Amino acid sequence: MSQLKMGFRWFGSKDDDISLSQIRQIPGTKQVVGALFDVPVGAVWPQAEIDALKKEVTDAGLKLEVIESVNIHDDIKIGLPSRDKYIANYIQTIKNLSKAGIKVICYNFMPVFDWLRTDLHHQLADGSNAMMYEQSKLPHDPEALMDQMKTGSRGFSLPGWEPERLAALKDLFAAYKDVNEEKLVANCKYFLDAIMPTCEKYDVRMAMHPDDPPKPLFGLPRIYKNVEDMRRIEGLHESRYNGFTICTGSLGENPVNDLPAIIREFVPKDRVPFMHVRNIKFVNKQGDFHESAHPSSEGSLDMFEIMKALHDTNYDGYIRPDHGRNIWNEDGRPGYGLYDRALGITYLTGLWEALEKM
Ligand SMILES: [Mn+2]
Repeated sequence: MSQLKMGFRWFGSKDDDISLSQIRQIPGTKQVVGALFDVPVGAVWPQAEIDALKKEVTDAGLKLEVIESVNIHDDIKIGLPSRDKYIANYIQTIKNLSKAGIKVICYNFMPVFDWLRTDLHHQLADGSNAMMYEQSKLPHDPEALMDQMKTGSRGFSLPGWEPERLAALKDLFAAYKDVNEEKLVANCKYFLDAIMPTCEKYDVRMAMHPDDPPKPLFGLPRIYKNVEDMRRIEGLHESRYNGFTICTGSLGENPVNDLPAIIREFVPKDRVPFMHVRNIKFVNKQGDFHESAHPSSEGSLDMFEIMKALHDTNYDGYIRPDHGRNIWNEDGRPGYGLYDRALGITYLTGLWEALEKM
């Protein structure tokens, strides 16, 4: 019976309320998906810090083989001459991670903002809360969005929202002024062409995460929104090391995206080293949504069909539940509480066992 390489995202002992021993007690969970969160974007990840994280996870009886994320410096995405320096640092980070046995790096190529939501604690009818996106509540001013995210996070750091980088928001927007979708794609190719020989030599697979939400915002281009984008990114550098994180929640935020079909296209081509599996619930025809518990009955995505597509294509990559709700009075990091993600894991592994035995 093939076992899912199930993981749980963890923000480190300094910055996560959830302990490794709690993660270890979630049935079927062997992997921690981790990162160094105090290294500035663009700097080399020090070997000693990587090794210390690896040891901490291993000592707790878990494995660390997937890193999420090694974020990409904006100069690389903008295509400034200084990008070569940052790419050299990225290459060194890949080598250092490889020495610690890391197999997959999740990353994204989103300009300025990582994922975003308009409400980080949307109250649901059952008393739980989850993150929500409503187009009409997106501020016109990006600074206002930043304040909204900061207030909504209630003191938790949010992945991808590095304060030091976003402090110079106006300058950052100005720097992206001439970066359209085409240019962003070309800059992505430049980056991939530069790092791929190292990835191949050191056996570290890159797994790009979709844009979230999968559409252009604030006039900034987005390059991983749908299956056409995936075909383009795939073609930028022909290698199994140039791969994708298929995030069912992020791609699923556009109802046009057919996730089982996307899985059936890209898994057999060996381009999917990492899966994020979560559900969302559309609340209207305009595509506004809130995040939901993982089961199909709770959201708009058919999770059985998603897991069946993975099973039919003999998926053997890494997988983790993605954002969950805050339930049972937990006041966790938005999207990253313990209980609902643990429930998500037991549901996904249950679907998988059924698929295995059918
Ligand atoms: Mn995701």
